[in-house]
Amino acid sequence: MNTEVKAKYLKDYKKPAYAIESVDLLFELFEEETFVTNTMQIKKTDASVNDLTLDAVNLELLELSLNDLKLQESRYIIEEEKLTVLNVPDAFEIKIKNKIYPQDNTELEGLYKSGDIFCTQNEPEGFRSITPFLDRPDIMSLFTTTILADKKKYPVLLSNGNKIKCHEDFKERHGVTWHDPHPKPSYLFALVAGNLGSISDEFTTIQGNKVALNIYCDLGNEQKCHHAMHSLKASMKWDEEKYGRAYDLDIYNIVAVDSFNMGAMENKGLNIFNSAYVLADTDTATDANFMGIESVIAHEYFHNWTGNRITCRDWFQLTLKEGLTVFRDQCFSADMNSAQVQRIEDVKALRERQFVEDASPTRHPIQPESYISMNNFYTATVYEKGAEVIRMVYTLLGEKNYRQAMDLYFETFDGQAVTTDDFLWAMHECGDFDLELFKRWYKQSGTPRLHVKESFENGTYSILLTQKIPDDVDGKKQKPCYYPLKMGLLDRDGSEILAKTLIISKESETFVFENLKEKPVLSINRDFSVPIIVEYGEAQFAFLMKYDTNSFTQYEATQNFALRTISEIIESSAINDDFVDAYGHLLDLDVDLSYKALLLELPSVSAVMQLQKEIDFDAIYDAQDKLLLHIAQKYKEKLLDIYKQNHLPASASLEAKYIAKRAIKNRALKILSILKNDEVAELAQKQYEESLTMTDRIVALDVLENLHVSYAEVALQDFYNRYKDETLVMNKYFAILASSSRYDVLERVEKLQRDKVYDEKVPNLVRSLVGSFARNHKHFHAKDGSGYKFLADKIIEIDKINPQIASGLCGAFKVCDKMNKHNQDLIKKELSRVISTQGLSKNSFEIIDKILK
Ligand code: 0A1
Ligand code: ZN
Repeated sequence: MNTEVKAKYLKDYKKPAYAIESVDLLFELFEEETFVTNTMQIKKTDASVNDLTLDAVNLELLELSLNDLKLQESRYIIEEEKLTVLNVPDAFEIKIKNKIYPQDNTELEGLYKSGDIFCTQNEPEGFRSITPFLDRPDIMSLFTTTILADKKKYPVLLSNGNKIKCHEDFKERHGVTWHDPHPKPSYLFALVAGNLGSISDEFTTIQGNKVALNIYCDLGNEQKCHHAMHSLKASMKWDEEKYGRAYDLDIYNIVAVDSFNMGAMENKGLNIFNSAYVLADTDTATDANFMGIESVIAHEYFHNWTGNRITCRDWFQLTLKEGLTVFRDQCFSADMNSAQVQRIEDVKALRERQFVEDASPTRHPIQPESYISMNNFYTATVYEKGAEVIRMVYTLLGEKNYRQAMDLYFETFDGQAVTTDDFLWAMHECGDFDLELFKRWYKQSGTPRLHVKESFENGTYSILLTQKIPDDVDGKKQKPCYYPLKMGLLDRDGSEILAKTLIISKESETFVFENLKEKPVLSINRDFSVPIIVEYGEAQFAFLMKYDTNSFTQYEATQNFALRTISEIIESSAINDDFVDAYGHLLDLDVDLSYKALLLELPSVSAVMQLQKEIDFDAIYDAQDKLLLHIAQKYKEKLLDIYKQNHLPASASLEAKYIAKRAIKNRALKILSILKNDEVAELAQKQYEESLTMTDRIVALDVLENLHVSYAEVALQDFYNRYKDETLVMNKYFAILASSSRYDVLERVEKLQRDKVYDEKVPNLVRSLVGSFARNHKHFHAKDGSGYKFLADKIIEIDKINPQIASGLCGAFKVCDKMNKHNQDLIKKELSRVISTQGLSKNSFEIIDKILK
């Protein structure tokens, strides 16, 4: 390690000793370099300090003056990542000019170039690589930004807030000045310069203010921005209706760029997006992509109030804005689409990613206590588990009180940088729950379990609920949790006897239900009201699959029954006929087809793996295939019927009804593909050729890839030729090949890296090819260690280009301590090699160090 590895701790938080009241920035953009001139009005807020220490990374200082006087070198010190100005007065102006090289910035933090577009990413700590600053979220300042650049190459010049001036007085260059009237932390600063296409629209707020809406993209992609625009307007309306929050500037700009480390960024008035979350048409984007765009557009918009107007005091509070904003975008998507499908999809995603993280050496509370690289904490835990915690608050308060509490939160803390305790204070003011016990959700890691023991005697039914709380990552004991547990009781005919929300507050507690004629059937953790694992040995899965009135627990029963069946196959090879029969009933259910498509999906490898003490991927794949084959053979005709009924008439419509038809028929096709026969191969081939949507085409391609080598070759070639100029579609192509079950995957992945479409500097492409391979358990965990060696080599290589993407790839090794000894040794050997690489980033170091400990 070259970089000094130092952790930061929440307990060390200190209030800043200065306020930066205003910042005036001048950017002079050139092809080789950029000059930044930063003029700040600063005031001491702690009279006892003398020196001002600003954050500054790779500082190339050109000028430094204080109150218009150039500072001698003896008046300041430049150390690694800091600029200290000695003996400053109580109030002063400081002016700093420095030089940066956005063209060479492959880390994609600070100011960088995505193709020909200048853009920024400053959360969490990118601003300090642009110009020296107190780069922490509790420093909120007024920003004025002037951008000067070549007129032809960069006709569009954007920053936060409102455009206040155009500078046209030079020949080949021009400029624009922007002013943001809302004080904000530096992480929300943004700048864009490029030759961009755009679409525009308008929104009138509930107060009657007109807001100009613009979405910018590469020239030629304008027609793919309409769904994003539609989603933006829907989000603006929803936030007014549901939270009483209106937009607060005259203009809202969104820019889509191809090289972006994450999904998108909520910079005030100027969101910058990974183009994957903006661009879509039915020929290039799947139904899931359309939904993803709707939710990310909403997420970034909702941040305007939960994140921007009220921001985080420090980065340990990240879940304050992220958990809350994810909860808000989940509710929005539920309102726009099918609420039951949305809830299941959200829980599925949580369990696939967050539960795995929470059982790994990188587990952490939603409010971590320390970090080495903050970039490593944009995790499923902080985001998705964080959203579940807010959802529990919502359940505890009820809709009306929650709204009141949110109003109070906005009224009290608008314009401030606050903590999760401040948020919980507002919630507690309007609700009745045990605040201190509830706070444990913020401080403890790991997925809690709840053991259920039933008994029935003389008309009295009782459940003894016992919490099992995992130790923290250092082996320390943690305490029982406090939460709302939604449940219901059904009688033997399947009618509901009662539905209730229990408050769980103790380690062990019995709940009693009297005057019952017979032992009822328990439906527990309805709507997934708490993010835990329920251990419920005697559950009547088949019964609940048939009768549960709660769509989530009906789905859950199906999943749990399937999981139990797969576990039994792993143990004894025998297939439980009761499950197969119950599955057969699902095929006949007359329910929403999107929901039905979810019901028919068997648990993922990740879901099965979470049940194993020592993970055995081969055994999981074999058992899954065996069960699926049995189902496909037994219900072949029904599945074919479902396919045919929903396949035609062909339509590319994005109406819910057609999305649902595509979902169910593609589910049927995927199940049937396990039969590996010509009939199914021909169906898939035909679907590929005739498809009107990317949804249908990509499923058919995936099925062919795993089913029929020669049909696949033709389709893959066709797909490549058709879409080789569409990077977003090529991501799908790489992902299919890297996730394939074919034996020669690694060889093909290695070859694809040399394809002219592939570019290791573009995060989306790395995630699609290398990331998908790392999730292809069958090949990644190959006994000869070839998968591990490949990924370790890639991490070393990519770490030099983009540490954030490299450390993301390290996550694939998180399951290390649950693997067999042979694989563990192979992983440790590779990770030891990576961690001892000269100059490894602190990002990758932090993750690998935790895995190796
Ligand atoms: N705040 C953004 C996510 C984001 C975080 C970090 C980034 O770069 C290090 C980029 C984006 C969101 O929640 O959407
Ligand atoms: Zn966010």
